[in-house]
Amino acid sequence: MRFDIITLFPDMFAAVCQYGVSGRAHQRGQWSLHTWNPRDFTQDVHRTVDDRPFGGGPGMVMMAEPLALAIDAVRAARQQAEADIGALAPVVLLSPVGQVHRQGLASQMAASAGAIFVCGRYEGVDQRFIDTYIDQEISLGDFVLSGGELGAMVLIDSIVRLLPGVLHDAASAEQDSFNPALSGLLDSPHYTRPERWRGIETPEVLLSGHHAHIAAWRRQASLTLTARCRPDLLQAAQQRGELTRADQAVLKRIQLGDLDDADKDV
Ligand code: 9D3
Repeated sequence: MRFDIITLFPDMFAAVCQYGVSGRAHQRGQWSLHTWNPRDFTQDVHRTVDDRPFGGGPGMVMMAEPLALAIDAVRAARQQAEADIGALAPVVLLSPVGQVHRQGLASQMAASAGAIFVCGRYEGVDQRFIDTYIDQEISLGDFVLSGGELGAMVLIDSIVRLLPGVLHDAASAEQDSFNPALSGLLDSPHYTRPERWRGIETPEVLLSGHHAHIAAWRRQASLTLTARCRPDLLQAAQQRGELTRADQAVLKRIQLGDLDDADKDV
């Protein structure tokens, strides 16, 4: 998998290339990253990449031409790979007006050959560049960042950890919250040694070695946690018809107040 990043701050990407799960996978060659600085595609002595907005207003706008030349250079560099696959990598702008990123998009992209991410800075990017070059706009959510780099890194992290052989334990990815295999429910709570910490016990069933009981407890804990913290996810799972009769029975007990955090018996 290959990512090309158009960014004024290429050094920021050390965060995903050098640390943790994504860093190890990068080291092993399971994915690669190439950065392209719009400043290197300017023509003037000042290497100008931004200018004042037409019509007035605060801040500066990223100029179209350096971004366009950078994308053209990426296409030339990717040409052989794209000809081999017979598909062009999508050009994605990280932007507060984009579709909000989700697990489903991460898994779709994990099954692809990669993407070209454009990271904006300042107040935004000249709309004519967006209309001409951008296939897709993606946001991290309804809050304001100062640029697209963190967004690109969040996408890369969420995609790379899904690549075959990246996680130590393939079961880890399967257990993730938001994984369709878990009906999009939140993951159950986790415990490790010591069994008793500052007087607080680990739920007994987890120490029992009884795998069926443990699985049932975890499912029930997932349902309880999701009902309390993300009722929207629970409703979506219900609407997709992904809850079993046992799940329905647990939900009924939650509604009746028969089950709460202190009562996680199976
Ligand atoms: C005052 C109008 N602002 C739009 C909400 C202008 C503006 C703010 C922040 C334009 C660009 C930015 C920079 N943000 C990103 O590049 C960005 C972002 C974000 O701000 N929120 C959530 N996801 C993302 S992904 C990229």
